[in-house]
Amino acid sequence: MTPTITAFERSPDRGKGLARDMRVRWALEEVGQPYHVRLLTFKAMKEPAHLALHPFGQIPTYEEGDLALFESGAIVFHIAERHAGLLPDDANARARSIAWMFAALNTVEPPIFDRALASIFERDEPWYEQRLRALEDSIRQRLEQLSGRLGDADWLDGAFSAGDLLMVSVLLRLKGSGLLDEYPNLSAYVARGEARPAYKRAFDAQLAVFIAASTG
Ligand SMILES: N[C@@H](CCC(=O)N[C@@H](CS)C(=O)NCC(=O)O)C(=O)O
Repeated sequence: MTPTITAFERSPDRGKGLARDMRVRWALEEVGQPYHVRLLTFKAMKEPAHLALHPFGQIPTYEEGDLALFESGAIVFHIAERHAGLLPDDANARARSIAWMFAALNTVEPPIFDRALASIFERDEPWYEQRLRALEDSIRQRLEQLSGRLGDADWLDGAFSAGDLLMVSVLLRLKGSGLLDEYPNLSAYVARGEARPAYKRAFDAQLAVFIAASTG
């Protein structure tokens, strides 16, 4: 059965691949699973039909037969469990990949996302510069640690896995901030993720939605 995911009809990031349907698209592309996309306006995301799928009225969601899921991490995990290619067969290596998935979403993403939000909503506050510095210090601490762990390896734990897919997705939000450039091995790691054919297909599909919304 072909799953259906939801995405922004008009993404606030203007097609830069940062909306969280991107990581789900990428996972589906990695495992070769075709999918449908239902596009939503911000208004539709808060209406009962969508709230029945997603309690917080957000994207992405994932529907497949009787199953409806929300939370990008849970969706990527579901895809990785159902298809070969995103989690290792060895039980211990699999557990470690799952740990990296959680690390990406719980440990690395929060300060990065807070910085992105602050730069939009708090820019005019008198304490903005101070807040930005504090957030960037937190991000640098995580990047330093991650950079140390990655070393000169291509991926975080052996072959590319769902852990890398989520970690690269999270780090991509730092592009253009200069922060990632301070850690050349992390910049190269993100570039390796972006160079994957599955990533490119997912990115192009998400960008096509934004272009269609802007020209239609
Ligand atoms: N933790 C959730 C976050 C979902 C989320 O923040 N989605 C954003 C798009 S990237 C959204 O729907 N924003 C609109 C809103 O919250 O109203 C996940 O990973 O799926």
